[in-house]
Amino acid sequence: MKVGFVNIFGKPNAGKSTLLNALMGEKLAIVSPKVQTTRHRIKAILTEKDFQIIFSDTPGIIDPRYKLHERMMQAVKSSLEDADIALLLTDAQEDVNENHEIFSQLRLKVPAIVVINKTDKVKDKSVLNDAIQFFSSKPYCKAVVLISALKKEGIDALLQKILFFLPDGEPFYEGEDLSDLPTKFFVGEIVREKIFELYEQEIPYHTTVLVQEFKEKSTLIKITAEIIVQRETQKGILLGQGGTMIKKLGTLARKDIEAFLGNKVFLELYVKVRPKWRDSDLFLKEYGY
Ligand SMILES: Nc1nc2c(ncn2[C@@H]2O[C@H](COP(=O)(O)OP(=O)(O)OP(=O)(O)O)[C@@H](O)[C@H]2O)c(=O)[nH]1
Ligand SMILES: [Mg+2]
Repeated sequence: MKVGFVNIFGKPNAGKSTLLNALMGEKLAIVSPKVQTTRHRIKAILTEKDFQIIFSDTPGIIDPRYKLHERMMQAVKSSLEDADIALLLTDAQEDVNENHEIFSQLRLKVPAIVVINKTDKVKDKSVLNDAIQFFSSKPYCKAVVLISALKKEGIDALLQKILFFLPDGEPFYEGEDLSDLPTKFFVGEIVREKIFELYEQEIPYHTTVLVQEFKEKSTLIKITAEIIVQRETQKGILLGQGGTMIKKLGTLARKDIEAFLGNKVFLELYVKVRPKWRDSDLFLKEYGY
């Protein structure tokens, strides 16, 4: 059997989470048009008859500006340490040199596949050929694959390339679990995704979500979640005039959580102010970072 860890790295917004979902054929990681959406390492287990791949989605690579950022980059570091294969993801519309800089700084010790994403957005195909040429000659690069994670194009070809480089071994995980993370985590992530969708500017970046209660009742699942912000003014924005915004958030999140769990859900959201939580070791720990 072919078995191993295949970890995805790249700049914020390159499409890492979209790619993880496309590889899994299931939406596990949240996605948004804004940068720095993913904050954790998200492992996803793909088991077939003759292989088991443990994929990891990671936060986009950035220079840390506060402790939450540092935690995010620790998640990248831990993923570098146990990777069998690295997928280095680039946005086809972006400068190849900048991506190359970042990939070189990773000092990879394992084979890497450079994956050029968002090919659906590129009109001039010579851009893609140039990128293939550029990355093929780099020391860390064992192969280059073109994909559109959004349109699910090139995913099978990528999977074949991964299997080619994957070592033989025994499966790490038994059973049907798709991830090692608890359901509560994914529920919190869905609420966070809706915050990225509904609120502008700095709000999503000052916010985190903590699922407090997850109770399976006879006909539905009762979920209580806290939305943590840094300032009173942000709490006001989250709630909106007469609570209209948080109501909208609750409805959007509940629908996705119901689809994810395959069950009816009663969702209660509270907003709490925790000044400077992004720079507090204590709060970061409490919120799962
Ligand atoms: N057109 C197009 N858009 C894509 C493609 N893949 C991802 N996107 C979009 O790019 C944006 C970012 O996608 P994500 O998957 O959240 O990117 P990420 O690399 O996980 O971002 P961070 O978690 O912030 O590091 C979203 O709006 C996606 O819909 C693609 O193949 N084509
Ligand atoms: Mg992401």
